[in-house]
Amino acid sequence: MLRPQETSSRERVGLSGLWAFVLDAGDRGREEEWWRGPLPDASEMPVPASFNDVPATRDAHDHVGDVWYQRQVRIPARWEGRRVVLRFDAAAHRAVVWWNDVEVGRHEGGYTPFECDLTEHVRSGEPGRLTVVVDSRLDLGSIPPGIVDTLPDGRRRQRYFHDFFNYAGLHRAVWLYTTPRAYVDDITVTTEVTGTDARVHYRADAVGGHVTEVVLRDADGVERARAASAEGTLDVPGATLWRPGHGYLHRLEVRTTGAGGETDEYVLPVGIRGVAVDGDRFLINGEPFHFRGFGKHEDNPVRGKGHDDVLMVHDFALLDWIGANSFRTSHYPYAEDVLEYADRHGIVIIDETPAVGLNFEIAHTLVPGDPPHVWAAIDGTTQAAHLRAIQELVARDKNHPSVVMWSIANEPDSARPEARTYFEPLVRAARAADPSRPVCFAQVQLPPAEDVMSDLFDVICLNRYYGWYVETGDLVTAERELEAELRDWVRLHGKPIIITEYGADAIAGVHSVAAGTWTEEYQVELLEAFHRVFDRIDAVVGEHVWNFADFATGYGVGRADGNKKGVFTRDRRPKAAAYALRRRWTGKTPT
Ligand code: BDP
Repeated sequence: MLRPQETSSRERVGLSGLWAFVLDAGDRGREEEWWRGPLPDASEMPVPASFNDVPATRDAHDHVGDVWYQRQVRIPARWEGRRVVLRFDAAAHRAVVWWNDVEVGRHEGGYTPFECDLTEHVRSGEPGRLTVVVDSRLDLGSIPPGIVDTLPDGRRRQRYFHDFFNYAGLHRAVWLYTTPRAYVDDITVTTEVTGTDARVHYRADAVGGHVTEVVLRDADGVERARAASAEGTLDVPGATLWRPGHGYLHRLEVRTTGAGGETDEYVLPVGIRGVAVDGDRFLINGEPFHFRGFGKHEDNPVRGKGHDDVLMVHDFALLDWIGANSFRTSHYPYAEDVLEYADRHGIVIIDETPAVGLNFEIAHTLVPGDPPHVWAAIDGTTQAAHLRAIQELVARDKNHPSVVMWSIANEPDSARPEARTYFEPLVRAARAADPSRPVCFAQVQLPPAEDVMSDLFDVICLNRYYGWYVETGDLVTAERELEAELRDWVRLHGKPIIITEYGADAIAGVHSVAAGTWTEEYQVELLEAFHRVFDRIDAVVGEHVWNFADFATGYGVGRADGNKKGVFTRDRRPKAAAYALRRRWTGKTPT
């Protein structure tokens, strides 16, 4: 799915800004058909942002259900006769969209984009009323799953099985854009590198016309290859490759021509690189790659999961400062701006679906009467939503060179036989959607002998909390048990291993000579114990600390104003662990 862009034939208008907004606590909007006129008693809400923390009320923070957004949009007069499309980069978690009185689209899944074709509904030069209702609820049919309880006083309470706050709303950009009636609908690119030979395989889909020209240029604009068909392979001998730390991008210009002779042009950035798993190595351009970095979150004060360029650029600067070369988009697809930035700067990404919380045992939110385990609770609806989440992720991110692997779930229950039945078709679907990248999932603290599905995947990704949730406070035992377990994985699977999570909560400013839990010293010592083990085991090809920064969670006695496993605080100040990692990853001392 192509992101809107400006080219010789395309224009886009950003709809960021203040929209009219109503928190629909009484569920009145759908019944009273609020899209038919101005929203009643509306306040104002910035887009993009999570709505929860902006109004400064507990009601907004804890709201469960519908919220309404509305604004006027004028269609530029010069767009007469052209195709007009509305594009939401994300709406968490379910949305319905109306243009004036007409429903023009709906979408489920809070982290992938969707479009509404307005061509037949708009008059160029004229304004229209754009209304969106966004439902924040997570249920057993959604990804991620949740349960909504109705309390005796009529209020709703949202439970979920994942450890980050359920921020909701219009988190990302909204665009109005135009193309000619005949247009480039999609482009799929995969690249291959053998020695000094580089190849770009491409397919371009046109609607209402056909592909007339495909041109590959290097970063200086020099033409490197050309074709005139919708599908093919471009040879680019001696191409400058996209490499970790060096985000070199070519660009692929695709032109289509419609029956009336009108041309559409889309320009896709292309990083030429090869990715492969070979024995227990993870290879990028044929060279072993060692992942150094973090599981992250899209999370920041006030904005919640609202995308923010300032924070994004700062986070990448901190990744650079600390010597990280990669991160995982735990636990959902991040804004496309993030992937594009990583493409340009050579940061490597493990791209994850929002399938987090498919495991009730570790969530501590079950109540009497709930199903005993996740596989007893969910049905085909959840799996269908999960499948869509995989397909939408691949459709959106398939062309990003920074993305080297798909993670299709975080910490699902992988002990019960039902897990294998559930995941087998999903792994197949991921491979069918993209045969060019390895597939993994992040596995919860479970030894290889008890796991029923890791053999289906290409890389063993392990979230391990020795010294924190198990062997709490005893790093000697933690180190021994971690090493024994990793050696079992090596023996039984022989695949590359990435530790996709390890870490300890530390409250910034809490210190102790005894280095007890929750201190900055303990966080450092735990990371160092893990690192000693990683350095003794060749198959460990990656270390992603949990987490890059402290982040918001739901209420809980194990959480002190959120999760404190960040090596940076929520406002991005370094804890002692940040300096320790910087020493390990760059060799630089604090000064
Ligand atoms: C893991 C989860 C992650 C949590 C982390 C923790 O994958 O989402 O935030 O543990 O408990 O189980 O800090």
